[in-house]
Amino acid sequence: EANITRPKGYTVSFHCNPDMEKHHFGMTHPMKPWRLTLSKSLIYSYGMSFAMDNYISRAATYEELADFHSTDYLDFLGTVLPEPVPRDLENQNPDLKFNLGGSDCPLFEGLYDYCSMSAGGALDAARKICSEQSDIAIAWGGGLHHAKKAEASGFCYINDIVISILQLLRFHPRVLYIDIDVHHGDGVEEAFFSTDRVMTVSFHKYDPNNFFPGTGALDDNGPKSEHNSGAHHAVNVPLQDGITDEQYDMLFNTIIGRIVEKFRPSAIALQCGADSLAGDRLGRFNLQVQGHGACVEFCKRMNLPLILFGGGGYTPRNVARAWTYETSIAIGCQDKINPILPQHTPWRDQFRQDTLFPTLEQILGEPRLNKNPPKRLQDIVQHVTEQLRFVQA
Ligand code: VJV
Ligand code: CA
Ligand code: ZN
Repeated sequence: EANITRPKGYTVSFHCNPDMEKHHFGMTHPMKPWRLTLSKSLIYSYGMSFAMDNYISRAATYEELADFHSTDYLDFLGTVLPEPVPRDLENQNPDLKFNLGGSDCPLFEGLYDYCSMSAGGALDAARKICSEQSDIAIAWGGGLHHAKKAEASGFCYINDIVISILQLLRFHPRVLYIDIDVHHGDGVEEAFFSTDRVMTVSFHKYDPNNFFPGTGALDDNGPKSEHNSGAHHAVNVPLQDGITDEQYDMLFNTIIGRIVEKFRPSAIALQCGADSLAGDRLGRFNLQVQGHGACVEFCKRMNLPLILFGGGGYTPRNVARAWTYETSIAIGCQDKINPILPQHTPWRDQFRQDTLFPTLEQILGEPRLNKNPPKRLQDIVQHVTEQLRFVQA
């Protein structure tokens, strides 16, 4: 592809580790690290690497992981071996240590390396932002928002986002965390529950009994005590199946616009989970590549240091579409790239499933029935607006 040039006046950095992508959660497990390889090959095929600073990230050290995680948990994570759990027992085993070894968070070969590489990329991104060598830092291998201090959860073992935000807080007074993965960003919310230096905002499908992890109701907004500085600093936007680009972007722009005005963050961390796209194997929304990418565009327009993390995304060719489009937004070349996928994308076969001439921004999957009435969306905006009255920069 021709003509992709470095952006004028700012720097984009791209952080990845090809060794991370070789790991397997198991044949039929929905989380497929090779979606990162697919995404990168599309990004490179468009020639975008010439417009960014490209870094092969190192693995995070034990000490860096211990910034957030308990040493008990890390020690166990570093020594467990992939012992096959009998198929019929795996879901009813009541005492999985640290929630490790079940079907959501299986033990696999090289697990500790995989986790420390994901965190290493996210941490390198934060360090480049702190040293002002980068204005938009991209870490598609990060975004594992469910991991807790001493527990694995929902395909996540190490919370690279928390570790990365802790690094930002060494230089930045206030960080805004935004999460557009279809699941609630519970691990990040919990980690910063008691501080007013991080505001967390998650948009997600909410159905406490039928959709993971079941938390993130509209009125779960931080500690209930007014004496706790974290009060009102968790924003939750619970949504139902089938939400469209137009509805999502209205909510995103209104809510994030007001939060930036009130909270005045000095940096933004955006988790770009691609399971909120239409046609996702686990997701339920109707977002298209444009609607998902519009969130990245909106954050970029805030003109603040920005980290883009990956996250969920279980239909690999659509994950690659979204993260490629969002990389182009970071660079500012989204209007210059050819929507017909490059002929020489090594993985072009993956996209043959769609049409003979697959494109970057085509309609993804059968639309789901939209269960988000306009009235409910207005109520959400109103609740968040009232919540923000209690927030001071
Ligand atoms: O819903 C759950 C938990 C259960 C127990 C485990 N069974 C398999 C499913 C129900 C209650 N877990 C969710 C976790 C979603 C994690 C999302 C992660 C992210 O995108 O937010 C960030 C990276 C869930 N939904 C679907 C599955 N688990 C699932 C797991 C499998 C599977 C099929 C579906 C694990 C193994 C295999 N198939 C072979
Ligand atoms: Ca979310
Ligand atoms: Zn998810």
